[in-house]
Amino acid sequence: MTAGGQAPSGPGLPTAGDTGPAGTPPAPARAAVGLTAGSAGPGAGPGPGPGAGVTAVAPSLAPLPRIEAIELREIRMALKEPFRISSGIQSHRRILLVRLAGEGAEGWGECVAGELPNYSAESTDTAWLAIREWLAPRLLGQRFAGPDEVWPALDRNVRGHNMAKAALEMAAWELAARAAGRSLAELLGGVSARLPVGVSLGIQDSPAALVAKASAARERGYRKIKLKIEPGSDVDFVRAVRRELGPQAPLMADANSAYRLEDAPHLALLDELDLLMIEQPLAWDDLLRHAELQRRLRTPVCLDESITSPERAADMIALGAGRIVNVKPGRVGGFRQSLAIHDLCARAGVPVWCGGMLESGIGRGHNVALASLPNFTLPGDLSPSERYWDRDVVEPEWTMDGAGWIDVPRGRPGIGVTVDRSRIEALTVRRDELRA
Ligand code: NPG
Repeated sequence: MTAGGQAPSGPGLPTAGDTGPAGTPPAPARAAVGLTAGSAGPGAGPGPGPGAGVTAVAPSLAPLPRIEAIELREIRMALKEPFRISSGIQSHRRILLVRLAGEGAEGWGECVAGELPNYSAESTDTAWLAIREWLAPRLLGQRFAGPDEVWPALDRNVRGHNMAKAALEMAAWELAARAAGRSLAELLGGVSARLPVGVSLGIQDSPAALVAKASAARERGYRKIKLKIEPGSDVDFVRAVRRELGPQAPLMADANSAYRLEDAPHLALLDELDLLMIEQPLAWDDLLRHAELQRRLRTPVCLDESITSPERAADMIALGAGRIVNVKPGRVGGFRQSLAIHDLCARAGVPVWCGGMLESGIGRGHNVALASLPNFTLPGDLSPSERYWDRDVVEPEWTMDGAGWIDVPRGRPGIGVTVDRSRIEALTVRRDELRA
């Protein structure tokens, strides 16, 4: 695996396709989506020049039923254990679900915005407002030739609100897949039958406590272990885990924007710990300082928060601001934008992986489908339901085997699991329905 032309310094990792079941992967269901001007071919140069546009040219893959109703629900789910990152702690999730219905079919979407705007500018409440007031009315009563037409309809003259847009856009893809009796993974052009899973471990009170969590994660079979860090809980914590788990353990760190460029000498201490990558060390909307930091680090920088569109991913590559991209479909506005990022990174030789936002089983299903695309070559934050919830909202729940693999349900329509309506009803704290 290469990242921006340079192998990450960490140990080798399984890739999504390397030990999957034999057989020729099915042909992707869509044409490539990518940059128009100045795009680099595989392995060519540092990437597109400034100003390169990104045009999605995916054909209409499966017609969308006329959208007759859009249901919004907020559900509250308690996490099994609190999750602490540099920007805050979460002990429960306020999850906004959307359900699109039309012509006897339905499609589900999940908004990944958090209760507070401390990861991005969006929150559960802003997304509720944006969907109800501005976005859902653009879809109601409409008949789209394919789900790839939904993003432009949502994005026109509405700045930002990517997570709100994504909830609807991804529900539209799920609706199209279910209406066609096809799996979402297949519709997106996914090829893998199963995926390697990584775990994300929150900040702990001591290196010893983090070592205990990391050891348990390795025992459970996880194929990548991400350690959340912040100033004061970083190099010593990661070093303790590296010592305990040994030189081959696939470790990475995630700072969620907790550092400044002035911290470069300190962050460079991580270089000796052979991490697969350090994720989003600097500000949530920064590229230039990340480029300078990357020049000073041997450890590959992976960007998460900073990549909000295909254009930002192209900028990252052009600037050398990172060598790996964490694709979260909610952060970038949904599947059409994710496919564009996937494709342009593939052309530039930049690996991607699928991040997680503590989703319920519905959002997890969307992520699993996306992560089955060929350039998702690093394990995603795709932990099974049991890690987060006493009971999930889908049937069957998402499971991971003892070797750290999760199956992609390719033979079943949509996300491939059944949405548990009665469970959702029991968890609902507010509900609204818009009709055409
Ligand atoms: O397993 O879904 C998961 C969580 C993965 O660490 C994870 N997510 O910064 O990537 C992140 C982090 C996060 C979760 C950020 C929730 C914001 C909200």
